[in-house]
Amino acid sequence: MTPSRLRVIDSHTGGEPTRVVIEGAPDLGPGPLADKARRLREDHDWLRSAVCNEPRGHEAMVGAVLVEPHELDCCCGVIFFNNVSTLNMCIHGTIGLAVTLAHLGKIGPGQHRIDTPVGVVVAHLHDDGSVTVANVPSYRLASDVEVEVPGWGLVRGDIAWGGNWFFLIDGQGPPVDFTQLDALTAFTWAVRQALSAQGITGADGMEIDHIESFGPPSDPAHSDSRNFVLCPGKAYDRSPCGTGTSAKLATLHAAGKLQPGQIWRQAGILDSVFEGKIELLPDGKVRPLVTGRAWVNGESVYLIQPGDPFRHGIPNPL
Ligand code: PYC
Repeated sequence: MTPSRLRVIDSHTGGEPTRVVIEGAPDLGPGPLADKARRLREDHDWLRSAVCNEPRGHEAMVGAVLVEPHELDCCCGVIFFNNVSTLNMCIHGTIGLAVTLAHLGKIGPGQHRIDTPVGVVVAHLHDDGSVTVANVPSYRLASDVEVEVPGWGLVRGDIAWGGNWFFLIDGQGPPVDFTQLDALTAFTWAVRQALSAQGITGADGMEIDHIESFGPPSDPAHSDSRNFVLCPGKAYDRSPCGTGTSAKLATLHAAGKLQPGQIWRQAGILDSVFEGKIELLPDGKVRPLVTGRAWVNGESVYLIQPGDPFRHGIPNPL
């Protein structure tokens, strides 16, 4: 029987991969992007698993499917997904998408509006290849929230929205250092489970599915802070996490530590850096502007063979 085919372009943004499906994805139907994301989860989850999970993918892989925008002034719509589900928003992925579309000759330098399940974002592709993403409105929901974490004691953090829900922890737990990946993963996973067990959520009961731990920068000349971000499927973000950087900008502003236009350089666990700043919005939220670089590093055609037991990926046990 003839295999079906998926065509993908790979890139990485500060070390974090993005795999954009450019041919072969199922039709996700009409309507707002949140509806299309729901249909992807409910009716076509095989696409996510085939692209992100082994044997084609790995735990850190973030996939993206291009769809018709619902907001008509957008150049495209995109739904991001990972090893366990769809993502609300993804900035490293949007930077990867912009360089992928430029690689395909579909966009050039300038501003490009992109529809997502949580609102329209604007990707500005600069002449030097860097990309600035104007994110969805972001804000700190609560500060100094205490959670009792089994094995780790009382942990205090802020809850903020940056396109995903984050719990932001500063100066607690293992040192934020590349040699501490196992300990950082154990700590942040325990925090995430404790938040869920104790009913601590984002607005409207939304799950806090990203945990972000901050420590001092390796070199203050290079960045202002270094983070470790645990993503929903228990993989750590290799980049500084753009939605996590947005959540950080919102909390810094709420604490009176970041003024509009002031630059914040957020390093990730690999010391790659996103540069961020904020604009004030009339409702008191902020619009984060996050700049980073991505590199296209692969073009592939995947075959989905009818007899292959793992044609749709190895299911994630989480
Ligand atoms: O850059 O926003 C981001 C992101 C979210 C999950 C992984 N990366």
